[in-house]
Amino acid sequence: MRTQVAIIGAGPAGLLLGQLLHRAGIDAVILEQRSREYVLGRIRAGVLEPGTVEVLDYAGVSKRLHSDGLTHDGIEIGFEGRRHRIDFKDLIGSSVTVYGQTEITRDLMEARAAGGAVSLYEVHDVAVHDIASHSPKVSFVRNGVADTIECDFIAGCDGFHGVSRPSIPAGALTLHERTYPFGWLGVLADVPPSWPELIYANSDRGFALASMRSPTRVRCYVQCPLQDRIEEWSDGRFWDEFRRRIGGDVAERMITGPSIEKGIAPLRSFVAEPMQFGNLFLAGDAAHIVPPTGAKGLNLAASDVWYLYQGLREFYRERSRAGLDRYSQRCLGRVWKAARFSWWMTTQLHRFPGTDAFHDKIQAAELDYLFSSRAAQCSLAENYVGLPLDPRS
Ligand code: FAS
Ligand code: PHB
Repeated sequence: MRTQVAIIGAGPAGLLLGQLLHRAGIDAVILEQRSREYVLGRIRAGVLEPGTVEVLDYAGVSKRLHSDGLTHDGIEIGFEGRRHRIDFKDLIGSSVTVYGQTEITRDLMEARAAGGAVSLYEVHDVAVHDIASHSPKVSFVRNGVADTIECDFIAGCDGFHGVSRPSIPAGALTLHERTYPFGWLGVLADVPPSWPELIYANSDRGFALASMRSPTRVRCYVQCPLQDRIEEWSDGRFWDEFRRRIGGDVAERMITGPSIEKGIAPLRSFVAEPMQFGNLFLAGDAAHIVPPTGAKGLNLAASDVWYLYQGLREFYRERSRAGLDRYSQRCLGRVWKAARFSWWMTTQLHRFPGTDAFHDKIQAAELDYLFSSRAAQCSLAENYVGLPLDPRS
């Protein structure tokens, strides 16, 4: 089998790259280890930056996003029994869109099927070969039959546990990592949200996040010890704890219901440098992981893919590798700023086990400064809404 670009992974990064390339007339094959249903069953991100929406507009897959997505002009941050609104519209004249990653994946899968592009699901033993050559290959097994794709480029969109990043010679990569001493327990429930915008709460019992997917579906999280198992968290225990952390009028009026999805995710900050080796390019979680507190993971995957698409389009139209050669440097500038912001949101809004009074005083002073400074709120707003994809500077 031969194609121009072999894409490993049918998450948001792989599917979005496939869609952009297809619209540019560049042939790509997507290889995915799981089934379509499994990929769609994963509940993950919920907040889109305007830059990500623009890329989805350009990709021609944003019709449902514009009809069903919710525009949010701000968020609230709870601390010491009070909630403070960060008004993006007033501060920086911008907003974010609440639209689940699952729906983006569905929109992209439908567009790819409608376009007749090749996606191979439930493939196994995927391996990349000759990535430093001009004729890299991807071998795999599907339905018990071994096969190989010859291509010009390989896009490693296979997430943190994929095969792409480990295929780069260890000496060529520098890995940066921070792990956090807690996880997020997330619940999806078909009840109406009792909050108009997202609430990030730093309570004395720990962090909680009140989010949503639609006017009839909530997505809620509580910080939990890493060693907790999902079996220890009944729906009743979750909602009691969530109420105690969110507090105030929301706790009093909120409606709860049975979870339709419940899981615990660890938090980490991770960046692999560079994000390319020869003709293998890493995009999205294959290259970096940010704690979800900043709502950046999915949005970084979109900006990586936008830069890679531009480099590939330039190559096939102008036979220039300029964009491809600076792909990693262009991505990492934005990745590190998002990693910093996600680390800052995580350190300011969570209760860390084993810290001393000084740590707690500094955290309180940081939040007190945020709530009393328009400049500090503008900084949070421009990072949360997302830094420009194509900075003019
Ligand atoms: P993905 O991991 O989504 O997709 C990679 C794909 O590659 C998967 O479908 C996988 O099956 C496939 N794959 C892996 N190895 C393969 C192989 N060897 N061969 C073929 N296919 C292979 N981000 C937020 O912004 N907000 C959140 O609340 C949030 N919550 C999250 C919760 C969890 C549990 C996780 C894991 C992540 C969360 N994220 C969140 C981050 C998440 O949204 C990612 O940023 C986003 O999925 C990145 O997309 P991809 O890079 O496409 O990676
Ligand atoms: C979500 O809705 O899943 C969500 C929203 C914002 C975050 C993290 C998760 O920061």
